[in-house]
Amino acid sequence: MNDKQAVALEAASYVKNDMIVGLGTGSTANYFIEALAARQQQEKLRITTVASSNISMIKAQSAGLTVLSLAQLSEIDLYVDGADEITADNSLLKGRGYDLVMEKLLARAAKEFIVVADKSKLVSRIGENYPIPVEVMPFAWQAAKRSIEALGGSGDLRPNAAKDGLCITSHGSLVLDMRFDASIDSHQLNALLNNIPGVVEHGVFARLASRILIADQGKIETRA
Ligand code: ABF
Repeated sequence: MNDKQAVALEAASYVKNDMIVGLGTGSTANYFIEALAARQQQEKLRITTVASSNISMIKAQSAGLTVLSLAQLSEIDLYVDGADEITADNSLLKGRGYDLVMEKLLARAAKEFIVVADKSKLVSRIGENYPIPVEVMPFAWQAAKRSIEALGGSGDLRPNAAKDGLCITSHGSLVLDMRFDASIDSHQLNALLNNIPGVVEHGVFARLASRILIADQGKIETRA
């Protein structure tokens, strides 16, 4: 069993009967979906899920889980997802995929948000390994980019995977991948980006994780 599987399995042990569970997106979240489906089957649990992406929705349905739309729910019991970066104060960078709007909605709607990751995600500051994804309304990208540049950010629109066009999210937005000076911490960044007109959502998740499970060569550290 690899480290991502180990944390996913541990996170699945937090699920109780009758819970509504938010499903993340990515390789670690995929292991969680598998572990959850196995628990449901073995223990005959009643579990309802809500997915942060179409990919996770399809994976969950194929595994036998019941998936509702977030539009049907205002609160969920538990959300389990991976992260791209994790700092010592439990701030997260997410959204290297295309689903950060749903990911932040689920994180906010959840009574408990458990982050699952291996040690490779630990960083000293948000933005250390990756630019900050900022999802913007298509007609606002120039204005939003200029506002972010005025705050010291630099970057550009994210190309699509084939690099023959632009990344367009499942909500029809564009993504600016922006870098900031290391002196701006995640809480400042969160506040600054929350305030820019035309920004739909961004990848800084500050004060949202209730528990972080980090695996390192089979050992799991739990941060609360
Ligand atoms: C991105 O991929 C993040 O928002 C997500 O949580 C992250 C983790 O991916 P993985 O578990 O594959 O490293 O979508």
